Amino acid sequence: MGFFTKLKEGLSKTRKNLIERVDSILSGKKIDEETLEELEETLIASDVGTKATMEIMSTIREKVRNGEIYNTESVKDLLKTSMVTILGHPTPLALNGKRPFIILTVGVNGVGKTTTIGKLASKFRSQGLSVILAAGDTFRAAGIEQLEIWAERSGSQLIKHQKGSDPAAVAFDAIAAAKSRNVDVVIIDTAGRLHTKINLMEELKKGAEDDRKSYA
Ligand SMILES: Nc1nc2c(ncn2[C@@H]2O[C@H](COP(=O)(O)OP(=O)(O)O)[C@@H](O)[C@H]2O)c(=O)[nH]1
Ligand SMILES: [Mg+2]
Repeated sequence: MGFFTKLKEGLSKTRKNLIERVDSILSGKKIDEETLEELEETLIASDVGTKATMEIMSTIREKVRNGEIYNTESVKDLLKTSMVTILGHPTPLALNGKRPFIILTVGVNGVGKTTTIGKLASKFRSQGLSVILAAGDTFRAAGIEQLEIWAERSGSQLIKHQKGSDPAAVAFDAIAAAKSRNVDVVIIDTAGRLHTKINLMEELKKGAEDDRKSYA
């Protein structure tokens, strides 16, 4: 199965949920503030994203106010075209001759860091950029293997150490490799952590400082 087929399959549950929920909210209802609020909640709950949801909802609300939209079918049509517009024009990464562009991921466990890295890597690759993924989640079981799969799927290079090793050293090596191989983008995966755990945040700081040193 190709990368996008897999991604599409993985997201089909989200898509199905979204369509079903939107249908059930809009069916047989009149377009009032209560319905629009329900729609807004559904979009956010279905991973459409806060920014995109705000954009979509403000377009819908404006057209409702102007009287351009008066039934649920036209809300659905507008929803569809707004989403296509937002998703259809991704802004390419502007490197301006500076490489590597470095992304360090931070977040609690299970928030979607590694999956997002896979999506970003694939997007950058489709823009013709070369990508190194740094397997900085050396803590969780299969953390490294998970990133390895995303590297393969997206056609990115992978820098990894052994499980339990120092994540800052992985970041350092990835950036050094990117510089010597003239790679455009480095994305560093990290083990999930709470921002209130001082020692774990210090560990990230060390990674970031190592990044800076490797630039010297
Ligand atoms: N519905 C949905 N699930 C996601 C999304 N991103 C990640 N996931 C799922 O959430 C779980 C944890 O994701 P992962 O990337 O491993 O999180 P990490 O611990 O932050 O690296 C996995 O089962 C993913 O398939 C997303 O955007 N939408
Ligand atoms: Mg992860």
